[in-house]
Amino acid sequence: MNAPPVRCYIGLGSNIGDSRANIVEALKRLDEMPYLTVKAVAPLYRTAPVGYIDQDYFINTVAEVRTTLTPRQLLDGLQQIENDLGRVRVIRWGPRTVDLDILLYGDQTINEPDLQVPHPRMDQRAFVMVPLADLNPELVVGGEMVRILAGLLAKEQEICADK
Ligand code: A4P
Ligand code: MG
Repeated sequence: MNAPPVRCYIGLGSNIGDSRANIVEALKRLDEMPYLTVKAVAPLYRTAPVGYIDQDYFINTVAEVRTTLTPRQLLDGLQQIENDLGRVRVIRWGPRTVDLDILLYGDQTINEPDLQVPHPRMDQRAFVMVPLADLNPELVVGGEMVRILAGLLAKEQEICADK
């Protein structure tokens, strides 16, 4: 018997090439993945780089999906999309054009060397919390409601609606 679909949130980001087009293409490919349905997509945001700051602004968003894939199968599928889009647009050794992260996989906690869920540091990042709050403001991450975190982080980190 098949397991029931799990609600997951996927973070998308791009800051190379036509970032908006990269995100739209990644979302299309996400929805085309077998055993996965995209249920909702937050608006696109333009965000200042966090962490390594000597790089371009990002376009970020979050998608809510339902899937019967295991976390590892999901990760493989996301990395396939990253590779496919990177291969099309980026010259040798260039960074990837699109980053797809598993933010949440149901209420599971996973701590493996190459897969941590919830995604580490997601609750410290406006570029994740603001679009996530658009989709599910009452969701609790790390003991706090997403809309509260989003409100606080948006005051510290530059983020605006993409036009
Ligand atoms: N990995 C572990 N857990 C996960 C997960 N939950 N989802 C592993 C996806 N991958 C996960 O990722 C490196 C490895 O993380 C993968 O091989 C996988 O096994 P990567 O995508 O190759 O590299 P990355 O994206 O640079 O790493 P990471 O940890 O996803 O980076 P961050 O922390 O997400 O930072 N600023 C703005 N404004 N917007 C951004 O989108 N993104 C980053 C990337 C930094 N600053 C940014 C943004
Ligand atoms: Mg990543």
